[in-house]
Amino acid sequence: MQNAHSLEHLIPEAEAEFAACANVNDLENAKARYLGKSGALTEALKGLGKLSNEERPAAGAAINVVKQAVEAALKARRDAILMAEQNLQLASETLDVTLPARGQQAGGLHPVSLTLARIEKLFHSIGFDVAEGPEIESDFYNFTALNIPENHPARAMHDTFYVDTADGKLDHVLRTHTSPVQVHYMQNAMKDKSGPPLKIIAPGRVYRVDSDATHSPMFHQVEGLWVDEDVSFANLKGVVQDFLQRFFERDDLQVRFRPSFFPFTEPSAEMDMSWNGGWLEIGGCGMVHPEVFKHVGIDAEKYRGFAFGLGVERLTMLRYGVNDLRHFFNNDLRFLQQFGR
Ligand code: 2U9
Repeated sequence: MQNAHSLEHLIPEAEAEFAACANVNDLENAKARYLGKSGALTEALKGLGKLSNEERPAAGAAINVVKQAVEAALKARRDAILMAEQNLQLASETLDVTLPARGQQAGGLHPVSLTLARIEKLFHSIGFDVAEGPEIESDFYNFTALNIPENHPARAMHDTFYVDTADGKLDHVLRTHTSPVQVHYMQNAMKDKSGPPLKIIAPGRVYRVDSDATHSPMFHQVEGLWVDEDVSFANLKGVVQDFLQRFFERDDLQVRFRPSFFPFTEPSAEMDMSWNGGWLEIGGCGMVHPEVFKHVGIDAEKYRGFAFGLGVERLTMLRYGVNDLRHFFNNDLRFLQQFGR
């Protein structure tokens, strides 16, 4: 075995090696070379057994002096590394509490909400109540009650969002129009004998499988319904023209009705309004189909009604001069902050 004094050189060696370690992982590896299972000091201690009883105490004491010095150097380096790491972390997590606050931002209504409020105010002023209903509807309320046949393309999966229910039957949908609101309203009016006459608008979100520059899978409609013994297509024309003139604040605004087809109205028409010297399609309308009255228990011989539908995003784009439907759904404050209140 080597002389215990010859181990003293290990102290400056270990100190230098520990100092070169940048992290505790490197330090553990360096420690193993001195104090590990086959480290230099461990081997020296193992060698004590070969010494005579006279030599052993002094040799053991000398090895222990070196061992304690190496252990002290190790602890000092480990503490220094941990301290440096902690300082680094504290510095990176510093909060500058002297920074100015972000300030208060006044909120505002979405332009589509502004339009809905305006629509409701204008229709209310001529006697229409606002009716609302669920956005998930049964197949009956969204299609069947509206005289939309079983094989109609609107029922196809690629046009309508079907909703999974616990029983696995695909008989519920995200409503594709607000017409089911009027179906519920008419049923309830028959049940509690509060009408007809009834006179409502049904504004709200509707859903269709469609997404591009001019179509969003969710959009807003407002539909109107007036049922009484003597309402006519002439009343429909007057109500729609009055509404559009007041909505756009244009007394000279013209409305044009082109014959069309919808399963739930007969006769049916598409509505255009005059705009910048031309015509713009703005919605659809018609006289409520007798089959629809039959589904809600209204006597189609005694009563008639007119109905119409308008796209709320479309009205908003025209009123404010918005050129891309997608602005409404991007949540970009630079766009949204341009609309007051
Ligand atoms: C009942 C009976 C009839 C509502 C109607 C339209 C024609 C129509 C479109 C306008 C733009 C939908 O948002 S849009 O794409 N709507 O063309 N809507 S008649 O008829 C009804 C409603 C309810 C009980």
